[in-house]
Amino acid sequence: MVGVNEYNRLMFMLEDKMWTDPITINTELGSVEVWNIINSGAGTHPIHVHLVQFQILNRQPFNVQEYTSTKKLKYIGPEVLPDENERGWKDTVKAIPGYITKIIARFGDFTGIYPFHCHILEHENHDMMRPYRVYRDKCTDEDENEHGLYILKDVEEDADIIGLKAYHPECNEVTKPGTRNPLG
Ligand SMILES: [Cu+2]
Repeated sequence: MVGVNEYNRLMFMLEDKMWTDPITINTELGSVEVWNIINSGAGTHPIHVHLVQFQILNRQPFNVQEYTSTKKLKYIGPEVLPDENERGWKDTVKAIPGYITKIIARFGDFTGIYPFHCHILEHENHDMMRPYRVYRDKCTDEDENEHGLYILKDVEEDADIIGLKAYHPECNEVTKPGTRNPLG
């Protein structure tokens, strides 16, 4: 998604959100998910997902103008299989403009919070990077074995413990998961 910042400069985003916005992608440990990367912009972005290796299912072109104005997806061509040199396990995928790039991954082996981002430095820093969360159980705080990156939002000033708040859509509440010193 292409947005603008407070100086009216172009800014590339994921999920239409800033890095520090609440987490909206929650997945359960061990689950298999297909992520649809919808590129409605004009350039290719190499999207890197931390924690997992994934495979590319396919890419399919869609009507960008209609999607941009109505958020409705209308495919305008058949699914295209990935090139032969990108059919192995990947940690980064080219999201081609005008295409939905579908990737599939099994989310493990750790719970925690991990980033996914464009790997172009100028994009990932402003602000094409988002956190996602892997839960042991989405609606409990049983995450004492987390190895994830911690988001420095809502930081508690409490000794060397850094906590964070995550939004659980399924539980319809904001909870504070287990805390752990990410530097310790
Ligand atoms: Cu990019």
